[in-house]
Amino acid sequence: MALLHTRRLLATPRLAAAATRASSWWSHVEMGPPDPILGVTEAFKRDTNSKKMNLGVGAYRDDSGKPYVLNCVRKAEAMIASKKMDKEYLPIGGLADFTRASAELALGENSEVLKSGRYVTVQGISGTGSLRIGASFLQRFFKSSRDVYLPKPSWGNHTPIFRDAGLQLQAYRYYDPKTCSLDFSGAMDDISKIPEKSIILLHACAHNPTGVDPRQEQWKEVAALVKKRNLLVYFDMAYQGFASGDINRDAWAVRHFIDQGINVLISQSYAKNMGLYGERAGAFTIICSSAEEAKRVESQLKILIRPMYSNPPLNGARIASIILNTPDIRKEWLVEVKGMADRIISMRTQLVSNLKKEGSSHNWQHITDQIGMFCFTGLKPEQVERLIKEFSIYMTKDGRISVAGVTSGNVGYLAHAIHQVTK
Ligand code: KET
Repeated sequence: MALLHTRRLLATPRLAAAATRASSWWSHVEMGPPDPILGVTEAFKRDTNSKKMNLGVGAYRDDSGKPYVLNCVRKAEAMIASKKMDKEYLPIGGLADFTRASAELALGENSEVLKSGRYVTVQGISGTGSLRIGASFLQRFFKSSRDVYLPKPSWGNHTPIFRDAGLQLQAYRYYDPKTCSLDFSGAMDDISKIPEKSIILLHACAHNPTGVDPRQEQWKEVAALVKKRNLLVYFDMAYQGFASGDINRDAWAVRHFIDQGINVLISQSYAKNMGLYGERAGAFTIICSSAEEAKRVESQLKILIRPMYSNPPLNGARIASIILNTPDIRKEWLVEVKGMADRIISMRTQLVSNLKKEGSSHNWQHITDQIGMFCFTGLKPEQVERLIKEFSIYMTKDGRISVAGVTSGNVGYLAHAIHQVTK
């Protein structure tokens, strides 16, 4: 009897385990693909080749290939440490000094919008989180359309951000692979056919992945057209300062649209221009038609944010706020942003001259024509595959390289490898 009892005791858990296996809650969950951009970093990390290069993710490196922490950031951190600041929750909409300074950075200090108060800015979890707040707000309150029109191509994460928020994605022509430049007439043609009161996403500057922006004259035409079509404009501004090295010049399009009476939405990120990648500091702004409307919109943004993450992270916003609001640190930041932009520009020139030295007969002018962090090389997927397999040079499948990952030490190797796969 006792023996039988013991046996039953032993058998039961094993049976139970088997039963659990058979009826697992997650047996239907399929293996998903790695992320098209962040997955490249994972593959890079596994590679043991000492010459390996990660030109996938857009993260700035100094000329020795090391992640770069700006001096102004170190100074702000020292101020935070010396003041022994508390770690209380932020309000739902974030740090007020930070959101105010972010709006000013985007709109310009003399902006009529700032003076009249007809806007609301909330802190977001960097650019991505800010875009997602905007997408969720549109899903809840933009009643005239579900359709968001993205440039073709666009940053890979735009589609899932808007789709997961419950919106539908459409596209307008933007880039001409034949000329490696802007397909302006194609874009204008497609935008003119977008149904009225739809949503259009525009990259404020340093278009990702193409590195191709409209010129100011072309932006004027786009602004006139979206106004005529009565489209809701959503600017993704993840690279202010990174395109030209000048924060005001890079905000030109956003400010021009607002001057034309277009009440845009703006997502900002401090990942790139302050190098605050992992701090997740960003902001989301809605320009409204009155200060009273802005108050109502703000109340709903808070209702949207509270159940998602309650309130945003403190540290990155504090750092950015000190930089933006302390005149001498801000000055230093502007010099450092320009330094990063200039190093990227000089790497473009060096890459082209090294390709010529290798004997490449292709026209690589687009490498120096394009701006911002990325170069859309025009390399085909098979060529990208070879660069990864034979040279341990990692990039996204679409042939985009993060020029910020190129240094004077490895630009020769990169040019050699590109020549090998394109000759
Ligand atoms: N918008 C654009 C256009 C963009 O390129 C990025 C990041 C973001 C927003 C969001 O950045 P955040 O770190 O959330 O502030 N792009 C680079 C990194 C990434 O894919 O996450 C990239 O394209 O490599």
